Amino acid sequence: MATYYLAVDIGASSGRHILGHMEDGKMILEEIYRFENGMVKKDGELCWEFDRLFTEIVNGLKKCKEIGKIPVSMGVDTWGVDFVLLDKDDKVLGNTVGYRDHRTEGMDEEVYKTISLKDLYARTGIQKAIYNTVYQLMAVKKKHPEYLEQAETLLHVPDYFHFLLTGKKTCEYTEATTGQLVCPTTKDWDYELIDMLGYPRKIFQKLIMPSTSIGHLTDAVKEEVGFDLEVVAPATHDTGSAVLAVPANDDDFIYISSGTWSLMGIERKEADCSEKSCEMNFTNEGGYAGRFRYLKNIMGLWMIQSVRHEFDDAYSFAQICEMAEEAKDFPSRVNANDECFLSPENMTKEVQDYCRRTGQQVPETLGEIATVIYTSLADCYAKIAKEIEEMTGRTYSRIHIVGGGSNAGYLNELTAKATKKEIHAGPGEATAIGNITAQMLKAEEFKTIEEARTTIHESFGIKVYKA
Ligand code: LRH
Repeated sequence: MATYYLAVDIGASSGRHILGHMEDGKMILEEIYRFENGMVKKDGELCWEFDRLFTEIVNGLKKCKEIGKIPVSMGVDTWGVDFVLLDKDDKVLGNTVGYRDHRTEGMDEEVYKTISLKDLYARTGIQKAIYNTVYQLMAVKKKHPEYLEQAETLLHVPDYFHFLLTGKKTCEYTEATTGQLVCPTTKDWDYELIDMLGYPRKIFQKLIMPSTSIGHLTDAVKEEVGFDLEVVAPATHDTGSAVLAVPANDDDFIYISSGTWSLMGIERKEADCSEKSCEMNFTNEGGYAGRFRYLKNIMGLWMIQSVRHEFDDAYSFAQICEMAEEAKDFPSRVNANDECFLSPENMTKEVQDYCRRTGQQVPETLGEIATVIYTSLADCYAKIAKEIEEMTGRTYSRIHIVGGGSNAGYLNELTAKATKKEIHAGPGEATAIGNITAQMLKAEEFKTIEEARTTIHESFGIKVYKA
């Protein structure tokens, strides 16, 4: 009987339970459960449904029991920056607001009354993004000071699910870094910064590194699912897990973790918190084994996901890719990183308005809109590749695209053309693979990250697009 490890990988649009095990030197994956995710409006705020998501996590565990494949360990990864505040009885304070909600508008200016953007960057190395935890906490402080007063604990989303599973409160390092309150040299909370901003120190739990054991299932969960296992923290930030699964061991490449967001960058040993890096808005997110993910956030396939939804989910992503290709000569472009695309009422209209505003031809059909988005994304990748080369003073010959978006063949072709670099696409399930890899490293199925990445390269098909 194989030794199974379970990744629960929850993205902004869906969650998956994926079992991984080793067989003849290869990693084998099996998706056993899938569920929907998305932000919903509650009291006028865009919120996550954590109760429902936790029920789904438990449902997926029951599925393991049903098919007779009981994992030895599991770990949860999700998107970054979002969190819950718990009171003294461990009840969630307020709505479970998500990062696309507008509550952070103007909160950057509030934070800068205490510390400038430049100093904030120099201390944390984290890019300015209006949804970072540092700004979200300021929104709570301004709009609901009573929540901060009553709060005993802050848990990021994966930490919260780990808490519901085990009863143990931990904060995992890679996820915590996305919040912009962690120091990249000490790799601990920047308590001085936390004090300056008037956030209560006591709510910040001790940070743990990926591959740390958190504990076993609570009696209640054990009873419900019918077995026990160990919960082991992966790099709980999904991008951290995805980057761990990039199938290469040299350093001649840039990666793009492509899902709802596109995260484009390189791995580094040290953080670059320089003024230049701040001006270019690169981030230094904490990665596995103390490495840094030096990257930029790009709006990514969120734009396509939203448009698809607005066309009543009538077409698959593959069909949309085909329609885009048919409309490939449509000339308009948008800045795929413009804040107007973060949380618009209607993405289709936002893309059309952008084209109108900038005096370009307005796309009408789904194919035209998709082609504007895909070509704009590819242009954005090309620009950022140049910026990375400028910041590191060297060139890179290929781009590894991992994550669900690596299946978008048309976008891969456009990216090869725009960047003039070879594209290596896959694996599509990089985040789950990285999650499982952290558990396997803990269990010593792999001795090193290099060994794990070689195995990942050999286990999953990678498609090459020539420049
Ligand atoms: C991608 C991601 C990204 C964050 C964003 C909020 O899922 O984790 O790295 O910046 O969500």
